[in-house]
Amino acid sequence: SPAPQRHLPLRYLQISSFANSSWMRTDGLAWLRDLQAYTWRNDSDTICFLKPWSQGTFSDQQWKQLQQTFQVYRRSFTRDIREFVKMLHVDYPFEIQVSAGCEELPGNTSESFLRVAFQGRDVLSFQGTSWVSAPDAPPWGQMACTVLNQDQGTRETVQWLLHDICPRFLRGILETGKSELEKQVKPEAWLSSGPSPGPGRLLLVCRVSGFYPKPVWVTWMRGEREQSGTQQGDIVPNADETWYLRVTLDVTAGEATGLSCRVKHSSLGDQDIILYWDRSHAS
Ligand code: PBS
Repeated sequence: SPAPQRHLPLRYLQISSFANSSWMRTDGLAWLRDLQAYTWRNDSDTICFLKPWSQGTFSDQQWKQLQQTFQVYRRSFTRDIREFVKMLHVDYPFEIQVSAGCEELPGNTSESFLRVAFQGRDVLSFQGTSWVSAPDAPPWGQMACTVLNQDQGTRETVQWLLHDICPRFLRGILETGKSELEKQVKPEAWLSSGPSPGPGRLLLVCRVSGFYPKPVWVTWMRGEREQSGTQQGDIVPNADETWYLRVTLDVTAGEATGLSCRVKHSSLGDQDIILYWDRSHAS
């Protein structure tokens, strides 16, 4: 049966596009595991809550302060990058991505991270108390870190956000968002045939959709025997905060009868979904 999910990270993702010396935009979003709970669009002064539990257990006052810290950060970030462009002779256009967050670990501990990517590649990260350039960063990565590390105030704020605020805030939203994180939505499953893999061959397709949470187990079986040729696709998101998976098996036309697709998911309890292949599925 599917492995349960232990990881409950809180993740902030930022995309900043710098087109030229006058046009840029920054958009931010944040997720609790696979649920998007915040959005912060370029044209909005404030961080927008997407869930009733987004504020966690922080008071209005605490949230207001935190938001102010982020507002100062966003303005300063843009100004700093423009400065870096001049100093490091970087060319427009480019994209910067920032990802940061934290996760609870067993034993009342937590782990935090902050990484910055330039044109999709890691350039620097925050480690312990300072900025460190990535192993295969361009030469100016080191230079950027040296400059950033001179700002003691920012280093302290980043440590505070990563190691104090993030884990505390996460603990709160795990409480307020508990019922949504624990929601169970049953999958639907159906069979069809895919494009023929060759003469006299059939591609049996089993589609499973609408399930939550993500862990699922789907395989083609003959009786109780799992078919080793089963090909799993990626588990991909639907638009409604549920997941979708496609699982195929390439067989000769004669082998198809007697095969079934079996689905195990936490929402189904012991009642696995079993769908049998028959000629009506071949079209
Ligand atoms: C084209 C080259 C690209 C290079 C990539 C560089 C990536 C840099 C990432 C840097 C992120 C921090 C940017 C802002 C920071 O430098 C600084 O200007 C401001 N600091 C803060 O806002 C602190 C919070 C940072 C949170 C990061 C979360 C993702 C403003 O700093 C000034 O004010 C603060 C107080 O508000 C302090 O007094 C600080 O000493 C002062 O410099």
